[in-house]
Amino acid sequence: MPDLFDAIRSDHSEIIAETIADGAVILHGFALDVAAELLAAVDAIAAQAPFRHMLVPSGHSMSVAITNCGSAGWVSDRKGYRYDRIDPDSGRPWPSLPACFLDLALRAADAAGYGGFVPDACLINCYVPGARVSLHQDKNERDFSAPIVSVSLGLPATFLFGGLRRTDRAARFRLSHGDVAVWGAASRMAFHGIAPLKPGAHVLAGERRINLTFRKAI
Ligand code: MD3
Ligand code: FE
Repeated sequence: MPDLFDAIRSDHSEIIAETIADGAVILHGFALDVAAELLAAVDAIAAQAPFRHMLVPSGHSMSVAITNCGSAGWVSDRKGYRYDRIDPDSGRPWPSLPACFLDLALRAADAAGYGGFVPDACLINCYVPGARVSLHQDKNERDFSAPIVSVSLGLPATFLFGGLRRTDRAARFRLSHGDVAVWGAASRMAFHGIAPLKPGAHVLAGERRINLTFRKAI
């Protein structure tokens, strides 16, 4: 049984915080009141650093399109995965973290019990119907004691949450527009992924799911 408790949003409305595993909390609807502002900021970032399908070491390209903001961005190519201060497509630094991104990430981390979390990188994933991310661990960050904060916008997705071994059976959770999840402690190194996105159109985001993941990367 998930452990349910209440958290209080800045406007004092109650939001449900669902603990799905040790250190993993979904704050349902936590970003709803700033979602339009976040999506406008994503568009401004993508105008500077366009979404692109990165290659992975096998030579395949990812079905999810990505960009980044912050002092470093996650990049992938034939050589592997890493964080880089420079966008390889433009040769310029990534756009900086918008104030509305930083404010939301800090408030969500605080609400989940990670006061003092200061991200330096935000990976932005863009899914269209059919796009997916297979089970993986996030281990390119320097400091695994910091949590990762993720924000779901647009079309809903089925989140796959496994264990510390790739072969551990994955549980499924729905991540909807406005949900914010915080992944720390024992959940930080859990295998996780996203099932192929189902077709649909969201009133604010269109035929897409946008996911922001805030990290302490470098
Ligand atoms: C659990 N993104 O960017 S967000 C990723 O929805 C990534 O686009 C997915 O996995 C997405 O790496 C899932 C939820 C998430 C993000 C990072 C985690 C869950 C996590 C790191 C550790 C454990
Ligand atoms: Fe991940």
